[in-house]
Amino acid sequence: MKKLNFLLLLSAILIFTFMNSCTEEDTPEPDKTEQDDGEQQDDDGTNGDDNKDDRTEDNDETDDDDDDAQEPFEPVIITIEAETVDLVEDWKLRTDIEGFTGDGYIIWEGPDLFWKGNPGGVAQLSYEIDVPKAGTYQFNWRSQIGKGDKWDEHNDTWLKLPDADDFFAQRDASIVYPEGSGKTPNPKGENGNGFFKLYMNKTTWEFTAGTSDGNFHSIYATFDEPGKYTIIIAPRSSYHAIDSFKLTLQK
Ligand SMILES: [Ca+2]
Ligand SMILES: [Ca+2]
Repeated sequence: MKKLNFLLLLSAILIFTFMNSCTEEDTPEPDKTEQDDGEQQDDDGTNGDDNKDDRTEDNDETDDDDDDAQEPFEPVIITIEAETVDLVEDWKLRTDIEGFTGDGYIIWEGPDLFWKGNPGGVAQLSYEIDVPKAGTYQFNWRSQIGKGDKWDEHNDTWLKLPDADDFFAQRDASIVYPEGSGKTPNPKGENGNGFFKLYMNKTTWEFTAGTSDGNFHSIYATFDEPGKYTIIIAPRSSYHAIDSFKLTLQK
C-alpha cells in the first residue's frame, strides 16, 4: 500500500514537471493606435523563436506507448546579419548603438523616402539566403528606432521577397499582400511594387516587424522547395537601424 502511494506521488510529480516543461504560447500583441503616418504599436507578439516542445518520456512504466509517432517538428531558423551586403548610396554601417550582433548594423542616412511613389525603388540592398527546408517562415528583423524616441518615426523600411512562392502578412484570419504582387487584399498604408513597409516601434533592439498601418500583421514567406532565395530591402524612413534578419519555420 505504501508502495502504491509512493508510485502515485511519483507519477503526480512527473506529470507536474512535464506540464511545466511545456513552453508558453506567444502572447498576441495588444493594440495601440496613433497619429502621424498611421502605424501602430506592435509590442512584438512576433518573437519568432520557436518554442521547442521537448517532450520527455516519463519513466513510469505503467502504460501507454507514445501517442502515435508523428514526425517531430524540427525548428529551422535562418539568420542573416544586415551588414553582410555591399551598401549603396546613403546606407551606412554603424556601431554607435550598442548591443548589435556581427560587425554592426545598417542605417539609411539619406532623406526620408515615404509617399514619393515608387515604393522600394531606391537604394535596394539584395541578400541571397539559403533555405534548407521548404515551408512557411515568419520574417522578423532585429531593429530599432535609430534617432530620437518618437515611436512612429525612423521606424520603417521596405521589404520584398521576390522569388518566394508566397509573400504575405497575417494577423489572425486576415491575410494581406503587397500591391504589385497581383494579389489582394493589400495592407493599409503605403505599399507597392511588391514591397511591404515593415515597421516596429521600439527604441531598443527587438526582433519584430509588421505591416498594415494601425493593424499589425506579421510577415511570412513560403518556399515550396529548399534552395537559394532573395531578400530585398530598401530605405523608406531615415535612421531606422537594422541589425539582422531572422526567418523562422512555422509548424
Ligand atoms: Ca513611420
Ligand atoms: Ca548586425
